[in-house]
Amino acid sequence: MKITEARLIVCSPDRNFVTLKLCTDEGIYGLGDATLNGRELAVASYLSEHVLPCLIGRDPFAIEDIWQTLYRGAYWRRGPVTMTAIAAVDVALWDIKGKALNTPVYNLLGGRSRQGVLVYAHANGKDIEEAVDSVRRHMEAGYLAVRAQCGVPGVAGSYGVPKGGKPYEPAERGLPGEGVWSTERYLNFVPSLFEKLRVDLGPEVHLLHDVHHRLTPIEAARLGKALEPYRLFWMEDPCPAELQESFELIRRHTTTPLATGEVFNSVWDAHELIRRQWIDYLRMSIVHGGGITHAKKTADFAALYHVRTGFHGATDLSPVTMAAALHFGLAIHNFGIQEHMPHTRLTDEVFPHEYSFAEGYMHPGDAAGLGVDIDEKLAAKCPYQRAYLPVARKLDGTLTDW
Ligand code: KDG
Ligand code: MG
Repeated sequence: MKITEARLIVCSPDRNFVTLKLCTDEGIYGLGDATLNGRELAVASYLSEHVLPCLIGRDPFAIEDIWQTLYRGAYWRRGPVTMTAIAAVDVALWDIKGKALNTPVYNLLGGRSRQGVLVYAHANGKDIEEAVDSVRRHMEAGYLAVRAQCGVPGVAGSYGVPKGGKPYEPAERGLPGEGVWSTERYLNFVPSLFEKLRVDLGPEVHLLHDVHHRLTPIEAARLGKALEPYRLFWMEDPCPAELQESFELIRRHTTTPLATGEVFNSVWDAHELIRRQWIDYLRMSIVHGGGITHAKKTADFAALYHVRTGFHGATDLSPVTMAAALHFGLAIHNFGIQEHMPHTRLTDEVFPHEYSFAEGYMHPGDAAGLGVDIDEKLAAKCPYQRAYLPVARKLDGTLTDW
Protein backbone atom coordinates (compact mmCIF):
# COMPACT_ATOMS: atom_id res chain seq x y z
CA MET A 1 0.00 0.00 0.00
CA LYS A 2 1.19 3.53 -0.74
CA ILE A 3 0.12 7.02 0.32
CA THR A 4 -1.11 8.78 -2.80
CA GLU A 5 -2.64 11.99 -1.47
CA ALA A 6 -2.42 14.12 1.66
CA ARG A 7 -5.09 16.77 2.03
CA LEU A 8 -5.83 19.36 4.72
CA ILE A 9 -9.38 20.36 5.57
CA VAL A 10 -9.58 23.60 7.56
CA CYS A 11 -13.11 24.34 8.73
CA SER A 12 -15.10 26.04 11.45
CA PRO A 13 -18.32 24.23 12.38
CA ASP A 14 -18.88 26.55 15.38
CA ARG A 15 -15.12 26.47 16.11
CA ASN A 16 -11.96 25.92 14.08
CA PHE A 17 -10.56 22.51 13.23
CA VAL A 18 -7.65 21.41 11.04
CA THR A 19 -8.00 17.85 9.76
CA LEU A 20 -5.58 15.76 7.71
CA LYS A 21 -6.84 13.18 5.27
CA LEU A 22 -4.29 10.66 4.01
CA CYS A 23 -5.43 8.62 0.99
CA THR A 24 -3.86 5.43 -0.36
CA ASP A 25 -3.69 3.58 -3.66
CA GLU A 26 -6.02 0.92 -2.21
CA GLY A 27 -8.83 3.38 -1.62
CA ILE A 28 -8.44 3.35 2.17
CA TYR A 29 -7.99 6.71 3.86
CA GLY A 30 -7.17 7.82 7.37
CA LEU A 31 -7.93 10.97 9.36
CA GLY A 32 -5.77 12.91 11.78
CA ASP A 33 -6.57 16.00 13.87
CA ALA A 34 -4.09 18.90 13.55
CA THR A 35 -5.94 21.52 15.60
CA LEU A 36 -3.90 23.82 17.85
CA ASN A 37 -6.38 26.22 19.38
CA GLY A 38 -5.73 29.83 18.32
CA ARG A 39 -2.71 28.81 16.19
CA GLU A 40 -4.48 26.63 13.62
CA LEU A 41 -2.86 27.94 10.44
CA ALA A 42 0.66 27.59 11.84
CA VAL A 43 0.18 23.80 11.97
CA ALA A 44 -1.61 23.75 8.61
CA SER A 45 1.29 25.57 7.00
CA TYR A 46 3.92 23.36 8.72
CA LEU A 47 2.11 20.32 7.36
CA SER A 48 1.43 21.53 3.83
CA GLU A 49 4.81 23.12 3.24
CA HIS A 50 7.16 20.79 5.11
CA VAL A 51 5.53 17.43 5.91
CA LEU A 52 2.90 16.34 3.41
CA PRO A 53 5.15 16.39 0.29
CA CYS A 54 7.43 13.85 2.03
CA LEU A 55 4.59 11.37 2.62
CA ILE A 56 3.57 10.70 -0.96
CA GLY A 57 4.64 7.23 -2.07
CA ARG A 58 5.41 5.98 1.45
CA ASP A 59 4.11 2.78 3.00
CA PRO A 60 1.40 3.82 5.51
CA PHE A 61 2.06 0.69 7.60
CA ALA A 62 5.55 2.00 8.50
CA ILE A 63 4.18 4.11 11.35
CA GLU A 64 7.25 4.06 13.59
CA ASP A 65 9.62 4.87 10.74
CA ILE A 66 7.45 7.75 9.52
CA TRP A 67 7.20 9.09 13.09
CA GLN A 68 10.99 8.99 13.53
CA THR A 69 11.50 10.58 10.13
CA LEU A 70 9.20 13.50 10.98
CA TYR A 71 10.68 13.92 14.48
CA ARG A 72 14.40 13.29 13.97
CA GLY A 73 14.46 14.15 10.28
CA ALA A 74 13.36 17.74 10.90
CA TYR A 75 16.48 18.34 13.02
CA TRP A 76 14.45 20.99 14.96
CA ARG A 77 12.60 19.11 17.65
CA ARG A 78 9.42 19.26 19.68
CA GLY A 79 7.19 22.28 20.24
CA PRO A 80 3.39 22.37 19.90
CA VAL A 81 3.29 23.15 16.18
CA THR A 82 5.69 20.37 15.17
CA MET A 83 4.25 17.76 17.53
CA THR A 84 0.65 18.53 16.52
CA ALA A 85 1.63 18.13 12.87
CA ILE A 86 3.36 14.81 13.61
CA ALA A 87 0.32 13.69 15.60
CA ALA A 88 -2.02 14.37 12.67
CA VAL A 89 0.05 12.14 10.38
CA ASP A 90 0.50 9.46 13.05
CA VAL A 91 -3.20 9.20 13.95
CA ALA A 92 -4.19 9.05 10.26
CA LEU A 93 -1.73 6.17 9.81
CA TRP A 94 -3.22 4.21 12.75
CA ASP A 95 -6.66 4.80 11.24
CA ILE A 96 -5.48 3.43 7.88
CA LYS A 97 -3.87 0.41 9.49
CA GLY A 98 -7.01 -0.42 11.47
CA LYS A 99 -9.16 -0.15 8.35
CA ALA A 100 -6.73 -2.19 6.26
CA LEU A 101 -6.65 -4.97 8.88
CA ASN A 102 -10.40 -4.59 9.47
CA THR A 103 -10.06 -4.05 13.20
CA PRO A 104 -10.63 -1.16 15.63
CA VAL A 105 -7.51 0.76 16.61
CA TYR A 106 -7.82 -0.43 20.24
CA ASN A 107 -6.96 -3.93 19.01
CA LEU A 108 -3.71 -2.63 17.54
CA LEU A 109 -2.80 -1.19 20.96
CA GLY A 110 -3.09 -4.44 22.90
CA GLY A 111 -6.84 -4.97 22.87
CA ARG A 112 -9.47 -4.03 25.42
CA SER A 113 -8.39 -3.65 29.04
CA ARG A 114 -11.83 -2.51 30.25
CA GLN A 115 -15.48 -2.30 29.23
CA GLY A 116 -15.63 1.47 28.88
CA VAL A 117 -13.64 4.67 29.31
CA LEU A 118 -14.48 6.71 32.43
CA VAL A 119 -15.05 10.32 31.41
CA TYR A 120 -15.53 13.57 33.27
CA ALA A 121 -17.89 16.36 32.30
CA HIS A 122 -17.63 20.13 32.72
CA ALA A 123 -19.97 21.80 35.19
CA ASN A 124 -19.90 25.50 35.95
CA GLY A 125 -21.92 28.39 37.29
CA LYS A 126 -21.65 32.09 37.88
CA ASP A 127 -22.03 31.41 41.63
CA ILE A 128 -21.97 28.42 44.00
CA GLU A 129 -25.67 27.73 43.69
CA GLU A 130 -25.50 27.55 39.90
CA ALA A 131 -22.32 25.45 39.98
CA VAL A 132 -23.83 22.91 42.41
CA ASP A 133 -26.90 22.73 40.24
CA SER A 134 -24.78 22.16 37.16
CA VAL A 135 -22.85 19.30 38.81
CA ARG A 136 -26.16 17.77 39.91
CA ARG A 137 -27.54 17.93 36.37
CA HIS A 138 -24.44 16.20 35.00
CA MET A 139 -24.80 13.47 37.63
CA GLU A 140 -28.44 13.04 36.60
CA ALA A 141 -27.26 12.71 32.98
CA GLY A 142 -25.15 9.75 34.11
CA TYR A 143 -21.69 11.23 34.68
CA LEU A 144 -19.70 9.69 37.55
CA ALA A 145 -17.01 12.38 37.44
CA VAL A 146 -17.53 16.11 37.07
CA ARG A 147 -15.17 19.08 36.91
CA ALA A 148 -16.55 22.05 38.84
CA GLN A 149 -15.67 25.68 38.03
CA CYS A 150 -17.38 28.71 39.49
CA GLY A 151 -17.40 32.48 39.17
CA VAL A 152 -15.23 34.02 41.88
CA PRO A 153 -16.79 37.09 43.55
CA GLY A 154 -14.94 40.19 42.40
CA VAL A 155 -13.19 38.38 39.49
CA ALA A 156 -15.01 39.25 36.25
CA GLY A 157 -14.82 36.52 33.61
CA SER A 158 -13.49 33.73 35.89
CA TYR A 159 -11.89 30.78 34.04
CA GLY A 160 -14.30 28.04 32.99
CA VAL A 161 -17.50 30.03 33.41
CA PRO A 162 -19.47 30.74 30.20
CA LYS A 163 -20.97 34.05 29.26
CA GLY A 164 -24.72 34.42 28.76
CA GLY A 165 -25.73 30.80 29.47
CA LYS A 166 -23.87 29.42 26.39
CA PRO A 167 -21.74 26.24 26.65
CA TYR A 168 -18.20 27.17 27.75
CA GLU A 169 -15.89 27.76 24.78
CA PRO A 170 -12.71 29.67 25.56
CA ALA A 171 -11.62 30.61 22.01
CA GLU A 172 -13.30 33.70 20.65
CA ARG A 173 -13.50 34.99 17.10
CA GLY A 174 -11.81 38.34 16.62
CA LEU A 175 -8.85 39.49 18.70
CA PRO A 176 -7.95 38.10 22.17
CA GLY A 177 -10.33 39.05 24.96
CA GLU A 178 -9.04 39.95 28.43
CA GLY A 179 -10.16 38.46 31.74
CA VAL A 180 -9.35 39.57 35.27
CA TRP A 181 -7.55 37.52 37.90
CA SER A 182 -7.06 37.73 41.66
CA THR A 183 -5.26 34.88 43.39
CA GLU A 184 -6.29 36.19 46.80
CA ARG A 185 -10.02 36.22 46.01
CA TYR A 186 -9.82 32.82 44.31
CA LEU A 187 -7.96 31.12 47.17
CA ASN A 188 -10.34 32.52 49.76
CA PHE A 189 -13.35 31.34 47.78
CA VAL A 190 -12.75 27.94 46.14
CA PRO A 191 -12.84 25.69 49.25
CA SER A 192 -16.38 26.91 49.98
CA LEU A 193 -17.49 25.64 46.53
CA PHE A 194 -16.24 22.12 47.23
CA GLU A 195 -17.57 22.11 50.78
CA LYS A 196 -21.03 22.89 49.43
CA LEU A 197 -20.70 20.27 46.67
CA ARG A 198 -19.90 17.54 49.20
CA VAL A 199 -22.63 18.62 51.62
CA ASP A 200 -25.29 18.73 48.89
CA LEU A 201 -24.17 15.91 46.59
CA GLY A 202 -22.52 13.39 48.92
CA PRO A 203 -19.22 11.50 48.86
CA GLU A 204 -19.65 9.33 45.75
CA VAL A 205 -19.27 11.65 42.75
CA HIS A 206 -15.69 12.21 41.54
CA LEU A 207 -15.03 15.95 41.70
CA LEU A 208 -12.28 17.62 39.69
CA HIS A 209 -11.08 21.20 39.51
CA ASP A 210 -8.90 23.10 37.02
CA VAL A 211 -6.67 25.86 38.45
CA HIS A 212 -5.49 26.60 34.89
CA HIS A 213 -1.86 27.39 35.74
CA ARG A 214 -2.70 30.42 37.89
CA LEU A 215 -0.94 29.84 41.19
CA THR A 216 2.61 29.74 42.44
CA PRO A 217 3.72 26.41 43.92
CA ILE A 218 3.25 27.53 47.53
CA GLU A 219 -0.21 28.94 46.76
CA ALA A 220 -1.11 25.67 45.05
CA ALA A 221 0.15 23.75 48.08
CA ARG A 222 -2.16 25.82 50.28
CA LEU A 223 -5.13 25.15 47.99
CA GLY A 224 -4.41 21.42 47.79
CA LYS A 225 -4.36 21.24 51.60
CA ALA A 226 -7.56 23.25 51.92
CA LEU A 227 -9.33 20.93 49.46
CA GLU A 228 -8.24 17.68 51.15
CA PRO A 229 -11.46 17.27 53.20
CA TYR A 230 -13.47 17.23 49.94
CA ARG A 231 -11.40 14.39 48.41
CA LEU A 232 -10.97 15.69 44.86
CA PHE A 233 -10.24 13.23 42.05
CA TRP A 234 -7.65 15.78 41.01
CA MET A 235 -6.49 19.37 41.14
CA GLU A 236 -5.43 20.26 37.60
CA ASP A 237 -2.62 22.53 36.41
CA PRO A 238 -2.06 24.14 39.81
CA CYS A 239 0.82 26.19 38.39
CA PRO A 240 2.72 26.49 35.10
CA ALA A 241 4.82 23.35 34.66
CA GLU A 242 7.84 24.44 32.65
CA LEU A 243 9.76 24.19 35.92
CA GLN A 244 8.99 20.58 36.71
CA GLU A 245 10.35 20.74 40.27
CA SER A 246 7.57 23.20 41.19
CA PHE A 247 5.49 20.11 41.73
CA GLU A 248 7.89 18.75 44.33
CA LEU A 249 6.94 21.67 46.56
CA ILE A 250 3.20 21.19 46.01
CA ARG A 251 3.49 17.44 46.55
CA ARG A 252 5.35 17.88 49.81
CA HIS A 253 2.36 19.65 51.34
CA THR A 254 -0.77 17.93 50.07
CA THR A 255 -2.37 14.56 49.34
CA THR A 256 -4.83 16.08 46.84
CA PRO A 257 -4.02 14.22 43.58
CA LEU A 258 -2.34 16.34 40.90
CA ALA A 259 -2.89 16.40 37.13
CA THR A 260 -0.97 18.42 34.59
CA GLY A 261 0.22 18.52 31.01
CA GLU A 262 -2.52 19.63 28.61
CA VAL A 263 0.01 22.05 27.09
CA PHE A 264 2.84 19.48 26.98
CA ASN A 265 3.96 18.11 23.65
CA SER A 266 6.46 15.37 24.43
CA VAL A 267 7.57 13.02 27.18
CA TRP A 268 10.43 15.44 27.84
CA ASP A 269 8.00 17.98 29.28
CA ALA A 270 6.99 15.45 31.90
CA HIS A 271 9.79 13.00 32.51
CA GLU A 272 10.86 14.47 35.87
CA LEU A 273 7.23 14.88 36.94
CA ILE A 274 6.72 11.20 36.22
CA ARG A 275 10.05 9.78 37.37
CA ARG A 276 9.84 11.57 40.74
CA GLN A 277 6.14 10.77 41.19
CA TRP A 278 5.24 14.44 41.58
CA ILE A 279 1.97 13.99 39.64
CA ASP A 280 -0.78 11.40 39.51
CA TYR A 281 -2.30 12.05 36.08
CA LEU A 282 -0.73 13.15 32.82
CA ARG A 283 -2.94 15.30 30.56
CA MET A 284 -0.80 15.50 27.42
CA SER A 285 -3.19 14.68 24.61
CA ILE A 286 -2.70 12.57 21.52
CA VAL A 287 -3.17 15.57 19.20
CA HIS A 288 -0.61 17.86 20.83
CA GLY A 289 1.79 15.14 21.99
CA GLY A 290 2.96 13.49 18.78
CA GLY A 291 0.07 11.11 18.22
CA ILE A 292 -0.74 7.60 19.37
CA THR A 293 2.84 6.40 18.83
CA HIS A 294 4.35 8.89 21.27
CA ALA A 295 1.42 8.73 23.72
CA LYS A 296 1.88 4.96 24.00
CA LYS A 297 5.55 5.28 24.86
CA THR A 298 4.83 8.07 27.34
CA ALA A 299 2.00 6.13 29.00
CA ASP A 300 4.15 3.00 29.27
CA PHE A 301 6.90 5.05 30.93
CA ALA A 302 4.36 6.64 33.29
CA ALA A 303 2.99 3.22 34.23
CA LEU A 304 6.32 2.37 35.84
CA TYR A 305 5.78 5.26 38.29
CA HIS A 306 2.07 4.79 39.13
CA VAL A 307 1.13 7.75 36.94
CA ARG A 308 -2.09 7.33 34.98
CA THR A 309 -3.50 9.10 31.94
CA GLY A 310 -6.12 11.86 32.15
CA PHE A 311 -6.05 13.22 28.62
CA HIS A 312 -7.17 16.71 27.68
CA GLY A 313 -10.49 16.55 25.82
CA ALA A 314 -11.90 20.07 25.51
CA THR A 315 -13.87 21.10 22.41
CA ASP A 316 -10.74 22.31 20.62
CA LEU A 317 -9.70 18.67 20.31
CA SER A 318 -11.72 17.42 17.35
CA PRO A 319 -13.86 14.26 17.23
CA VAL A 320 -10.89 12.60 15.49
CA THR A 321 -8.80 13.12 18.63
CA MET A 322 -11.70 12.07 20.85
CA ALA A 323 -11.99 8.80 18.93
CA ALA A 324 -8.23 8.20 19.14
CA ALA A 325 -8.25 8.92 22.89
CA LEU A 326 -11.11 6.48 23.46
CA HIS A 327 -9.37 3.65 21.59
CA PHE A 328 -6.23 4.43 23.57
CA GLY A 329 -8.08 4.64 26.90
CA LEU A 330 -9.86 1.34 26.28
CA ALA A 331 -6.59 -0.43 25.60
CA ILE A 332 -3.83 0.76 27.93
CA HIS A 333 -3.58 -0.54 31.48
CA ASN A 334 -2.72 2.73 33.25
CA PHE A 335 -5.68 4.68 31.92
CA GLY A 336 -7.12 7.03 34.57
CA ILE A 337 -9.90 9.20 33.17
CA GLN A 338 -10.75 11.05 29.93
CA GLU A 339 -12.07 14.61 29.69
CA HIS A 340 -15.34 14.85 27.76
CA MET A 341 -16.64 18.22 26.67
CA PRO A 342 -19.31 17.48 24.04
CA HIS A 343 -18.98 19.17 20.66
CA THR A 344 -21.81 21.16 19.13
CA ARG A 345 -24.32 19.39 16.91
CA LEU A 346 -22.78 21.01 13.81
CA THR A 347 -19.31 19.75 14.71
CA ASP A 348 -20.74 16.26 15.23
CA GLU A 349 -22.40 16.46 11.81
CA VAL A 350 -19.13 17.41 10.13
CA PHE A 351 -17.39 14.52 11.93
CA PRO A 352 -19.81 11.55 12.03
CA HIS A 353 -18.48 9.07 14.59
CA GLU A 354 -19.05 5.71 16.23
CA TYR A 355 -18.19 6.66 19.81
CA SER A 356 -20.93 6.89 22.40
CA PHE A 357 -21.62 7.74 26.04
CA ALA A 358 -23.63 5.68 28.55
CA GLU A 359 -23.75 5.74 32.35
CA GLY A 360 -20.51 7.58 32.96
CA TYR A 361 -18.40 5.75 30.38
CA MET A 362 -17.61 6.26 26.72
CA HIS A 363 -16.84 3.61 24.14
CA PRO A 364 -15.05 4.14 20.80
CA GLY A 365 -17.28 1.63 18.98
CA ASP A 366 -16.05 -1.44 17.12
CA ALA A 367 -15.71 -0.08 13.59
CA ALA A 368 -12.43 -0.73 11.81
CA GLY A 369 -9.87 2.05 12.33
CA LEU A 370 -10.89 5.01 14.49
CA GLY A 371 -14.59 4.99 13.62
CA VAL A 372 -14.73 8.67 12.70
CA ASP A 373 -15.22 10.35 9.32
CA ILE A 374 -15.45 13.84 7.85
CA ASP A 375 -18.25 15.26 5.72
CA GLU A 376 -16.12 17.39 3.42
CA LYS A 377 -19.06 19.07 1.69
CA LEU A 378 -20.49 20.27 4.98
CA ALA A 379 -17.02 21.26 6.21
CA ALA A 380 -16.62 23.43 3.09
CA LYS A 381 -19.71 25.38 4.13
CA CYS A 382 -18.04 26.31 7.44
CA PRO A 383 -14.97 28.40 6.54
CA TYR A 384 -12.14 29.04 9.02
CA GLN A 385 -12.43 32.21 11.10
CA ARG A 386 -9.52 33.61 13.06
CA ALA A 387 -10.01 33.07 16.79
CA TYR A 388 -7.89 33.48 19.91
CA LEU A 389 -7.78 32.23 23.45
CA PRO A 390 -8.18 35.09 25.93
CA VAL A 391 -5.46 36.58 28.10
CA ALA A 392 -5.73 37.40 31.81
CA ARG A 393 -4.57 40.40 33.85
CA LYS A 394 -4.23 40.83 37.60
CA LEU A 395 -6.28 43.55 39.27
CA ASP A 396 -3.36 45.98 38.83
CA GLY A 397 -3.15 45.26 35.07
CA THR A 398 -0.16 42.88 35.07
CA LEU A 399 -0.47 40.16 32.41
CA THR A 400 -0.67 36.75 34.06
CA ASP A 401 -1.14 33.11 32.96
CA TRP A 402 -4.59 32.57 31.52
O1 KDG B 1 -7.43 25.41 24.23
C1 KDG B 1 -7.40 25.58 25.60
C2 KDG B 1 -8.50 24.79 26.27
O2 KDG B 1 -8.59 23.51 25.75
C3 KDG B 1 -8.29 24.71 27.74
O3 KDG B 1 -8.37 25.97 28.31
C4 KDG B 1 -9.30 23.81 28.40
O4 KDG B 1 -8.05 23.76 30.42
C5 KDG B 1 -8.84 23.24 29.68
C6 KDG B 1 -9.38 21.94 30.05
O5 KDG B 1 -8.95 21.43 31.07
O6 KDG B 1 -10.24 21.44 29.33
MG1 MG C 1 -7.25 22.34 31.83
